[in-house]
Amino acid sequence: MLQQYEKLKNLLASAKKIVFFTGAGISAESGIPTFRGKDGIWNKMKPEELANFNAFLRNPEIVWEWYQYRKKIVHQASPNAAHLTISELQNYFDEVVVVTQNVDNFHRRAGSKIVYELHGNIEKNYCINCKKRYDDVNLPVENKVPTCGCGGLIRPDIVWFGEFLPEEAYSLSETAAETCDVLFIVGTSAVVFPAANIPYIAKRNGKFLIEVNIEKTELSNVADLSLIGKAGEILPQILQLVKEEKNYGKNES
Ligand code: BJW
Ligand code: ZN
Repeated sequence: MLQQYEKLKNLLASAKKIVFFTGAGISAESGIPTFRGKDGIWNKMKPEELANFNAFLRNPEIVWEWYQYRKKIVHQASPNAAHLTISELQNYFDEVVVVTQNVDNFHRRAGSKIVYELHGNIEKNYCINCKKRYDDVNLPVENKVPTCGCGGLIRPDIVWFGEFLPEEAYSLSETAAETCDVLFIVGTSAVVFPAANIPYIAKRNGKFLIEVNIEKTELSNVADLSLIGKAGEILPQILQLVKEEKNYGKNES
C-alpha cells in the first residue's frame, strides 16, 4: 500500500494524461441519489419498469414524469468538490479526460472540457421515430409527453438497459483508457457493462488504476490503489498532492 502510494506520487509528478471514470457516487454529495446500495433509487424503483424502451412505449407518461422529477433534482443541485477538483486538475496536466456514466451534466457544469458521456445526458432528448434531437430548452411543451413534428414520441437521451452506448463516446473512452498515464475510478459499483470495461482496458494496457469509493467494489482488487472515503474529500487531497509533487518537480529541475 505504502509502495503503491509512493508510485502514485511519482506518477502524478510525471503524468501528462489522466482519466477519470466516474459513476453516480461522485454526485452523491450533491444530493443526487445513486442507483444501487441502501439509498439507491433501484431500491424503490425497479429498473425494468422505467429504464428500458419497452417501459417507455408501454407507459410514456410515467417514464416522462420520472425523468422530469429527476431533472428537477439535478437542476436544483450543483457540482460538488469532487467535480470541481477534477476540473481544477486541468491546470496541472496536459489532458484530463472524464469518462462518465452519469447523465447529470455536472462535470461540464464544473468546467471539465473533455467529457465522454457513456449513458447519455438528462438535459437532452430525441424523437423515437425520426431521431431529431431536442435540447430541453427547445422541447415542444404543449403535451405532457412531447411529440415531434413527425408525430413520434420524444424520449430522454439516456441509455436504457439493452440499448447500445453512443459509439463515438465509447470509442474515444477506450482510446483514453489505452493512452492515459493514470486512471481514476470514482464512485461507481462498476457492474454495468460495457461501460465497466473502461478500467479493465486501462489495466490490460498496464496503466495505474486508483479507485475512490466509500466501500470496496468489484474493481477494488483490480485497482493498484483503493482509497476508501468520499470522493468530495479524497479528490481534493489528491489535488493537494499533485500541487506538492508538481512544485517539487519544478524546484528540483
Ligand atoms: C461513493 C459515494 C461518495 C456512494 N464518494 N463513492 C449480464 C452480464 C453482463 C451484462 C449484462 C447482463 N445482463 C444484461 C447485461 C447488459 C447490461 C448490464 O450491464 N447489466 C448489468 C446490471 C448486469 N447492460 C446494458 O444493457 C447496456 N447496453 C448493452 O449492453 O448493450 C448491448 C446490447 C444491445 C442490445 C441487446 C443486448 C445487449 C446499457 C446499460 C445502460 C445503463 N443505464 C443506467 C440507467 C439509465 C437510466 C436512468 O438513469 O434512469 O445507467 S443503469 C445505471 O447504472 C445508470 C448508471 O450510469 C449505471 C452505473 O451505475 P453506477 O454509476 O456505478 O452507480 P451505482 O449506484 O451502482 O454505484 C454507486 C457507487 O458509488 C457505489 O459503489 C457507492 O459505494 C459509491 N458511492 N457515495 C465515492 N460520496
Ligand atoms: Zn420525429
